[in-house]
Amino acid sequence: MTDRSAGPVVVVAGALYDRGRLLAARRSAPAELAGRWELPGGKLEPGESPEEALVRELREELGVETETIRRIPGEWPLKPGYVLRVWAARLLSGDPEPLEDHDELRWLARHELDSVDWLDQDRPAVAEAARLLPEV
Ligand code: 523
Repeated sequence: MTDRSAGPVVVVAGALYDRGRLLAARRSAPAELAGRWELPGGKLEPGESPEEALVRELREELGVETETIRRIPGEWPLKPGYVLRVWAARLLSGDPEPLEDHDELRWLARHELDSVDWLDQDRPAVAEAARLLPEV
């Protein structure tokens, strides 16, 4: 059984910005989430800060180097015992590729954010993240 004495399991996700667009990633697993779009990320490993976890996850999943900028305000419930927290991040090097956990990536401008079927729990995070995108 999961030990929740230290609080919820934190899942960190990245609002990854580049040239006025935000990266959306389509999940390929598990079956109940496959085909839905998310801000990429994953669970913290023991001893990691959220920022370290996010940089690691984006490296593993997308093959890119990134740096975190700041936390996006808010916290969103996932399955029981899990919460989603989001950091704004910028691309330092590499071109994201769906190496792990995703089968498609798209860079979305502000007016394109509704063009993908976001996971329900990611929608409020994406709405917050959109505030950092240019108006046009
Ligand atoms: N979410 C979610 N939105 C979102 C992420 C990154 C994750 O709803 N933007 C959910 C999906 C899973 C849980 O959070 O139920 C863990 O995310 P996952 O599977 O991406 O985390 P990993 O990669 O750390 O998981 P393992 O493959 O199990 O190590």
